[in-house]
Amino acid sequence: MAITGLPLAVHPTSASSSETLTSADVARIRQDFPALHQMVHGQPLVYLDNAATSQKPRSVLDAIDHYYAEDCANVHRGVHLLSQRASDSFDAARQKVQRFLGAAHSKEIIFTRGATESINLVAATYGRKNICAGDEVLITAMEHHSNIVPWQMLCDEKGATLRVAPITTSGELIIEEFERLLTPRTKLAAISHISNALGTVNPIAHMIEMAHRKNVPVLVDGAQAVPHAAVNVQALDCDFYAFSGHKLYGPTGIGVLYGKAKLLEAMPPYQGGGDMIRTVSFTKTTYNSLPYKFEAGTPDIAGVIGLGAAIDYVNAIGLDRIAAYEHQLLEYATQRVSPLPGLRIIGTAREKAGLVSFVMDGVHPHDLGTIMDRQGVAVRAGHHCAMPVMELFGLAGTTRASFAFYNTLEEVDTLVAAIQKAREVFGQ
Ligand code: C6P
Repeated sequence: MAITGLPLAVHPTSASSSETLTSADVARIRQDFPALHQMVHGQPLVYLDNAATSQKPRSVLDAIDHYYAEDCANVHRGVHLLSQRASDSFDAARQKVQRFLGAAHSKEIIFTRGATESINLVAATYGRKNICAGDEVLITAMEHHSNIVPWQMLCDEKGATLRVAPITTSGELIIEEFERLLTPRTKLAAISHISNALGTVNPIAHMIEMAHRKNVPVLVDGAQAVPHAAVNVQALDCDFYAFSGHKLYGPTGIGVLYGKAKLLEAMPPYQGGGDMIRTVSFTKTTYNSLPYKFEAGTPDIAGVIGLGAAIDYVNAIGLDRIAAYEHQLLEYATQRVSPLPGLRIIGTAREKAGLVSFVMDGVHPHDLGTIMDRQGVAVRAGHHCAMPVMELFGLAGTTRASFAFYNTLEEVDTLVAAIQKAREVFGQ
């Protein structure tokens, strides 16, 4: 029976009081994800590419379908019933995101196309306004391109400098170096919560505290974190937090930028157009209040509503249980994959999220990924949009298996069997 939209607590056989998910919970959860029940190349699909994007539960698909089938209208513009219904669902989704992130106000939640656009928004508005020649932006050596390139572009434009806090060979941030690089010239620190290439969980609360002690605001790239761990932006005291809906079991093309109201209020708009204005004349335009000031044009209404449904779904399971269960998957996968001959795990930080990046002697990651795909196992191969990480480890790329709460220990066994099969194929 599907748990769509219902807390596990109402299900008689659920393990709602326990701290993790039981195999019965997972079996039930899997029923909610249509895409998981298919054959690929004649094999049952084992989907282990969740860090790239996750599969969507039926409740998310239904919410999107419902909007288009019954409520399709523009938001905040129409006096008619459909527009009111669409606007209500849209506004409700913003409040769900607010609660999900523990933000103080729903006006601090800006809808964007994804984590990438959220970071670009901050670079193009906060960055352009506050960063000048001679200033510095501090990132870490494990960032995704989305949290490197916008800062590089900004620094090039302004004559500022991008500083990079180094990491160890196990993929952990050298925290003393991060602290040392926070100088009076640092105008912003932009740090990933969880590395997509290595799985490292950064001590962001500590990092934010360090940065704030030196009056440096912090943007957190939470693209890989929100699907796997409870986040509270007020407890963290981060200034900006960015994530994408599609990794959180929601639709593609929708994302979130959280920003502290006082910072967002002082920032100029990102794009001009409908909805972001209060008054327009040919001589002067005045801007709308938050969050609309940053949401020019018709938004991705179905995407926002779908994201709201995804948050409901994840909340019904509980992020603490999700985190605990995914940790079990990680430990089991690490224990099974590590001893395989000729195989090396890249990213062995003490605090890790549910992904295993690895290389096999003499086999290109793409070839490895392709052979695994023929056995039904979907993994990502390549640089994972983190080329500087690959360069640091002297690699062209890795093969990456990344887990979600609907994956099972048996699927980890299938992953291991697929790797072994690839070794045979390549004569390793
Ligand atoms: N990483 C991966 O396979 P977008 O594309 O905007 O939804 O997310 C960008 C992004 C930003 N930061 C981190 C840490 C990320 O992991 C990602 C997306 C995917 O690892 C696709 S490259």
